[in-house]
Amino acid sequence: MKNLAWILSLTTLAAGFAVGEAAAQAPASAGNSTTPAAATQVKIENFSFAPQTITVPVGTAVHWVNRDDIPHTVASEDKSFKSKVLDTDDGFTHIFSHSGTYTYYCSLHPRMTATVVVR
Ligand SMILES: [Cu+2]
Repeated sequence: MKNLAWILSLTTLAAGFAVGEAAAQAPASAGNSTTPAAATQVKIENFSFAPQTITVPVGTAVHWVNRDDIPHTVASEDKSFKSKVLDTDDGFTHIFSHSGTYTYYCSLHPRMTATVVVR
């Protein structure tokens, strides 16, 4: 019985971490504190992101749109954003609230990579 109690407390601890993590991520994805300075669009076409590198001010909403007949995704290497699977003409928007260099890729075709530089 002592073991069971120990396992239960571990499970509770793990659940606590999961909740804490979700709460910590919420402000970053909401990004409501900053008004977007500009909207910038990136096209997904012929298995590549165009433009390949964009440089935007902090607070920019970057919008991706899939112009291929093949599904793609937009997923950052640091996991700060990830789209669902985008079918043809589907879009995804992420607001960049912090400066940095964000490398991202298509999780279905990981050789498709591109960069957003936020200053
Ligand atoms: Cu893809």
